[in-house]
Amino acid sequence: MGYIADWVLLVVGLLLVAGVTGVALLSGSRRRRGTDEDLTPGGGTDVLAPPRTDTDETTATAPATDVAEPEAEPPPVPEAPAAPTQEKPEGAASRLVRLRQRLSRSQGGLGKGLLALLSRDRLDEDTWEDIEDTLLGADIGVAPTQQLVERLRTRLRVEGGGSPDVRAVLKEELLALVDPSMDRRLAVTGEGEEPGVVLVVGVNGSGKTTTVGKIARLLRAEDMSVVMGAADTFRAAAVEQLGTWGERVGVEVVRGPEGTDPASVAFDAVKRGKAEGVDTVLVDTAGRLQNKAGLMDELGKVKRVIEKQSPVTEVLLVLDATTGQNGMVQARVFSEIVNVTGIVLTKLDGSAKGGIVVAVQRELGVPVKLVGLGEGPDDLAPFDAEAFTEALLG
Ligand SMILES: Nc1nc2c(ncn2[C@@H]2O[C@H](COP(=O)(O)OP(=O)(O)O)[C@@H](O)[C@H]2O)c(=O)[nH]1
Ligand SMILES: [Mg+2]
Repeated sequence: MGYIADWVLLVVGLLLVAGVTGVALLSGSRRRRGTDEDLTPGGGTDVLAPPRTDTDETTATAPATDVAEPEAEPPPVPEAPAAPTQEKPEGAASRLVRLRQRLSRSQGGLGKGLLALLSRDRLDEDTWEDIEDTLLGADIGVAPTQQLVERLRTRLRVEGGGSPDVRAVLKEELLALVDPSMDRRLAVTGEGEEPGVVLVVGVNGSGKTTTVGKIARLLRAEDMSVVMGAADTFRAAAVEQLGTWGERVGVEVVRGPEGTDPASVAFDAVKRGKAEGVDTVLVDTAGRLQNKAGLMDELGKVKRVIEKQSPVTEVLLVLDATTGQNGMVQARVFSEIVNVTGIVLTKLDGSAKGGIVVAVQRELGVPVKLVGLGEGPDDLAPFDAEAFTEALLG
C-alpha cells in the first residue's frame, strides 16, 4: 500500500511541476510578445497618442461586467458654450509686475545657487567648476559660461581685497550677458498708411498660436486695431484655436478652408488689414519641421506673397524654453529659412533654464523680445533685461 501511495504522490507532484512550468512559459511568451508588439511600427503610434485622460483610465480599468451593464446612464449633454463676451486685456504695466514674480519663482534658483557658491570663503578650483556646471545646467551655453566665469574670477580677485559685493558683481555680469543694449521693441506698425505685419514662425507646439493670440491682446490693451491671419491651414483645430482668441478681444480672424494654401490666407489677411486701415496684421503659420526644404518653400512663399501688399515688419521666432539644445537646433533652422527679427521665448514658467535667453541671442544675433510665462491669456510680457537679471538672482 505504502508503495502505491508513493507513486500517487510522485505522479501528482510531477503534474504540479509541469503545470506551473507551463503557466510560467506561457506568461513569459506573452510578455515577450508584448515587447515585440511594442517594437512593431503599428505599436509606435502610441508615442504620438495624446496623454491619457481620466476617462480613458476609467474605461481601461473598468471590469468587463460594468461595460456589459445594460442600463448605463447616458453621458451628460455638454453645456452649450456661452456666447463670447468681449474682454478687456490686462495692460502692459500690471502684467509686468505680476509676471516678474512668476519669473523669479521659475528662474530664481540659478542666481541663488551661484551666489551661494561665490560666497564661499575660498573660491577653489572645485568651486569654480561647480559654478560652471550650474551655468551650463541653466542652458546659458558653453562660450558665454566660460566668458562669465573668466570675468567673475578676475573681478572677484581684483576687487576681493575687502569683501566684494558678490551679488552686485554677479548681477552686473549677468546683465552684460543678457545685453541690455539690444533693441527689443516690436515693429508692430508700418510706414504711413501701411499696417505693421508680424509673421510668427516656429515648430509645432512651441506656442505660436497662443503667442499670436496673446500679442493681439497686448495690442488691444493699447487700443491698437488688429487683424489676424490663420495661415496654419493644415489643421482645422489650429484655425479654430485662433478664432477663439480673436472672438474674446473682438479681433477679426481671416481664414480659409482646411488645406488652403497658407500663402493665400496670409495674403488675404494683409489685404483685409490694409482695407480696414488697421495698425497691425498678425500672421500665424504652421511649423512642420520634417522637411526643411518644404518648410523653406512654404514660409518663403508666405513672406513673398504678403510683401506684394505690405512689407513684413517683424518676423518672430517662437521657441519653447523647455526644449534646451533641441530648441537651439530648431532656432538655427528657422533663422536660415526666414530673416528672424525677434525671439519669443515661451514656457519660461515651466523651466528653470532661462539661460537659453543668452544662448539663443548669441546664436542668432537677434534679441528676445517677448517671454511667455503661462497659459493664461495675458501671460506674455515684453522682455526686459534688467528685470530678467533681477529675477535670476531671486
Ligand atoms: N506654460 C506655458 N504654456 C504655454 C505657453 N505658451 C504656450 N503654451 C502652451 O503650449 C501649447 C502649444 O501651444 P500652441 O500655441 O498651440 O503651439 P503652436 O503649435 O506653436 O501653435 C498649448 O497648450 C499652450 O497653452 C507659456 O508661455 N507657458
Ligand atoms: Mg498653432
